[in-house]
Formats: sequence, C-alpha cells, structure tokens
Amino acid sequence: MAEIRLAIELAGLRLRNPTMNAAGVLGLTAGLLRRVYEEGAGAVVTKSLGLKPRMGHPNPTVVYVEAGLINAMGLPNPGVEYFLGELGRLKAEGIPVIASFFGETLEEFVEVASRLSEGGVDALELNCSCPNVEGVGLLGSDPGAVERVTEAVKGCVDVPLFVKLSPNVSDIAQVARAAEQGGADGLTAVNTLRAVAIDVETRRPILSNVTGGLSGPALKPVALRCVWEAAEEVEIPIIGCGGISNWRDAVEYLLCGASAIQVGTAVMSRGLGVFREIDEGLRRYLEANGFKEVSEIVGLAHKA
Ligand code: RRO
Repeated sequence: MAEIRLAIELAGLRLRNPTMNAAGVLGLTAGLLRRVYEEGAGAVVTKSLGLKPRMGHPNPTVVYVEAGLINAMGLPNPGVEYFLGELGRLKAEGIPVIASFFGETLEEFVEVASRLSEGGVDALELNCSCPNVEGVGLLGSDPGAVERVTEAVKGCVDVPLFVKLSPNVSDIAQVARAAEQGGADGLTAVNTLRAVAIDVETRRPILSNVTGGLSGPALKPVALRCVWEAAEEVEIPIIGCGGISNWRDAVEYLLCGASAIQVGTAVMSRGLGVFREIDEGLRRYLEANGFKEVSEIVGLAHKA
C-alpha cells in the first residue's frame, strides 16, 4: 500500500499536516500552543495580538447556544512585546507559528506585523474581521480598505501573509479578491458570524457587548459557502475555518477548496484530541479513496 502523505505546502510553509487551531482558542502562551502541536496540529495560531495590552469586554463574554458558541471577548491580549518572549520558546522546538494580529490604524497593523515578522514567526494572519470591536470588524467589509492594509503590511514583512475574512459581508468574493490584489499569500475563511443571545428571565441580551460572533457547527454551512465563493474567485490558498469538529468536516472543507483547516470551538467542546482524530480520519479517507496526498482532494467539489 502506497504511503499516504498528510504533509502540505501552504504559501511556502511546509507543514506536517493541514490542521491548526483557530486564532483565539487557547490564547498565546508557549505552554498551551505547544500542547496544540503535541496533540497533532500541523501549525499553531495565536490569539490576535495588538500593539499594546488590551483588556477586552467585561463578562459575560461567552455563551453556548444550539450547535454553537457566541463570543464577544473584545480582542483581549497582552500586546505584541509579551508574545515575542513566548515565541522564542516555541521556535526553539521547531513549532510552526502563525501569529494573528490586528491594528486600530493602518500604521498599527504595519508596526505589529513588522515586529512579529522580525521576531521570527513563520507566517502572519491579518485579522480585519473581528465582529466585536468596531474599527477592526468594519475594515473587513470594505474591499478597498482590505486591499490597502494588506498591501501596506505585505510591503514590510518577509513571511507569508494570510488575511482572515469576515462572513458578515454581502459579497465575500469581492473581499477575497481585494486581499489577493493587495498581495496576500493566502486567506483564512472565515471569522465568526454576528449573533445575539437573549436571556428570558432577565429579558436582556446575555453578552455584555450585546452582539457576539457565532462559531461551531451552526456556522459550518455558512463558512463552507464562503470558502466555496472565495475559491471560485482567487488563486491563492485558503485555510478553511468554521464549525470543524471531526475529519469528515475537514474533508468537506478540502473538497470545497480549502488547502488547510482550523479548529476552534471543537477544541473547547471536544478537547485537544480532535487534532489527532482529524489527522487519522483524513489519512484513512485518502487511503480508502485511492489518494496519496492531501493536495489531490483540494477543490475537487468544484470540478465537473
Ligand atoms: O476577541 C474577540 O472578541 C474575537 C476576535 Br479578535 C475575532 O477575530 N473573532 C471573534 O469571534 N472574537
């Protein structure tokens, strides 16, 4: 039986398999990100980092709903300098690190990205799609702004740049194209879907921020549609994200046009074992269907 290869090449990154954690899951300490890698992920992704430490929104910031979770964390993070210390420990162990980052201005995006790139991250994920903080989320629904910030960041970093798209737009293909035109090396599709949860006893919204971002299985069909539309539009690779809980979900994303996948909510609901389960299920699927490597099934659902 031919050897099945889970290893992929993604915008110049060589990863041992196509799985990673979604940004925001398990934060950004070296200890927790190392656990993600030890449990079988091909790369690790940080919580979004900004220029300065930031508190985020007051509690409650998370609520479970049917088939999903709504969060309104509000971009809490200790700032880019803190993470550069943690990064050294991860790099010493050869763990591929993708740093998610944001800025409140174009200049801040550029500065944070430059520091991370110089600090030795393997790739960057530009977060212009946080649904819970006005400036940052709105940026992701303006194709012109996405192109400008992508171009500005790309001009001052020398690692692959992924742009994380928002599902909260009327035409995701247009935003995907803007990121590609700005020079993005890849896309992550998608961030969370704006949502509200109401408590019938208090008769009030549950989250302090009122609205939050929906993730988990409820998001999956919407996110798959976003990947489909982006894949029809751009040539650059796409990392699929949204409600992936098992190997079958991962295969759906690959067939839909994603070259790699991220797992978020399922890490919280099912634990870190989800990475090994996806790796093994994907290997069995490839073998049972006569494929030798992951890239052979990417985008197959688009072919007549
Ligand atoms: O921190 C958050 O509230 C948050 C972010 Br940065 C994001 O990109 N997506 C999300 O659902 N929550």
